[in-house]
Amino acid sequence: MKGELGLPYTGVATFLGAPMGRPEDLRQGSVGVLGVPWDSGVGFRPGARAAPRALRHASMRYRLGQKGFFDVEEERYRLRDVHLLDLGDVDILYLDVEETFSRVTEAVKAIAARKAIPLVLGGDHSITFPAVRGLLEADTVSELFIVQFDAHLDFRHEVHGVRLANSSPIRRISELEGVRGGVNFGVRGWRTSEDDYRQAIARGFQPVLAKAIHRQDREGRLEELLDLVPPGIPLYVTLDIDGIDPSLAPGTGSPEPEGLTYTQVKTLLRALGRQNPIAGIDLVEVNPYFDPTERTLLVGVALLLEALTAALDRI
Ligand SMILES: [Mn+2]
Repeated sequence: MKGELGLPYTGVATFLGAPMGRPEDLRQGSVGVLGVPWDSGVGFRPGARAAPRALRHASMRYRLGQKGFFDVEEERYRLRDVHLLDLGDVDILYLDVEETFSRVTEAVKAIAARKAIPLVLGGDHSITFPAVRGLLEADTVSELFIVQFDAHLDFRHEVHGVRLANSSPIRRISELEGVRGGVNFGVRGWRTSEDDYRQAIARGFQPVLAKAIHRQDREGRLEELLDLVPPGIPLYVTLDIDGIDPSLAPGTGSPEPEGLTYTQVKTLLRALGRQNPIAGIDLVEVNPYFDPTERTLLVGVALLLEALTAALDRI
């Protein structure tokens, strides 16, 4: 039959080859994929607006069928019988951040209101704030804890009066009612602000240095870092691709050396999934223009599969 082989480069690209749908088609435990092609929050190198479409294209290599994926490490299937729909992109109104972010909030709220998991494809990191706001406004969870994988704190209060840039999303999230703090895995680099660092700690958003993760990993004690996450509370997981080392994921606006390995993030995600429900997921700061090899896209999609298996398989 036509299309039976499921070749990665044939057909119209959707996320993991999933059917397109509307929020009304979601049900409890479904996954609703939403693109947010927005990068007006970037203060350095723009281009993340191209990521949702590029990620969909790359994800066709990992088409999700009914039987899921064979996990050769565990000799079992993952993501079996997952109901995943691609809801398309939020309609961006460029130059209008307030209106665009309202639309992101409404779109995420519509997914969460069906008790489905929003999986958001950014976009720069500024879009995490309206996404988390939508999850909370849906009223299906009363509280959230934020798990961030990121080289940067993203805890800047303002930049010359601007409060919604990609340096501020976690600070804005910290001001939302229902948010019970967070943890940020992978902090490093020359540009960390002391004030942001102290404010993040003071407000319950614990930075975990990349250096500490590498040390815990060498000692085989990576999962002990989950002591920083209160068990049982629903999580919002935000994957900034720059948390990963730029040798593996160079396609990003603000790369920092000494980053995390894929295996470190995978190990932490799976341990999180065993300990806490995952209510929402995003992947941000992928910039396809800086990586002609496309490996950033493939790594990004694989990370989202890890996050999905953490959320849905919980093993
Ligand atoms: Mn970030």
